[in-house]
Amino acid sequence: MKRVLVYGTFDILHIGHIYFLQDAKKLGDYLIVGLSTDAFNKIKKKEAYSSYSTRKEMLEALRCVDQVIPEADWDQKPSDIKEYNIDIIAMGDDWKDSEKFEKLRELCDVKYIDRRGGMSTTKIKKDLERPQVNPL
Ligand code: C2G
Repeated sequence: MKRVLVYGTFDILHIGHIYFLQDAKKLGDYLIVGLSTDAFNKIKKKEAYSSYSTRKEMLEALRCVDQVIPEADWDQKPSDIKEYNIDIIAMGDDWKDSEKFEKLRELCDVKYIDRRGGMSTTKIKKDLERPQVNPL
């Protein structure tokens, strides 16, 4: 049983997140999401629209997600890999070659997934701020 771990805020869940999570699940058999807590989002300088508990509930409703754990700081990844017996960490390719993930290669495989769908939470927020935008 190959176990995959991903990390993120997953705020205002959209098709880009869904494609990413589906592609991450295809890398193995069991997908764990390390979901950024509200406090960690402050450290990441991200203001999530939805609370941790709401974002967790939405992810847990997805067929491709098997488990959600809290991501409370940048440095918990090595212990997560050991505690959850992780084979692969996967991130979107906006993180490609990031030292935050490349340094984990001694503990597990690290894969970067092409971002698909051209969607982002930032884009959604910007589009909603502009008047008379017809959502696609
Ligand atoms: N993602 C994607 N395609 C999108 C949007 C996001 O593939 N259209 C991926 C990102 O690359 C990331 C994951 O989905 O791997 C979650 O994205 P964010 O919620 O933006 O997470 P981020 O702020 O990058 O936090 O320790 C790692 C951090 O917690 C990652």
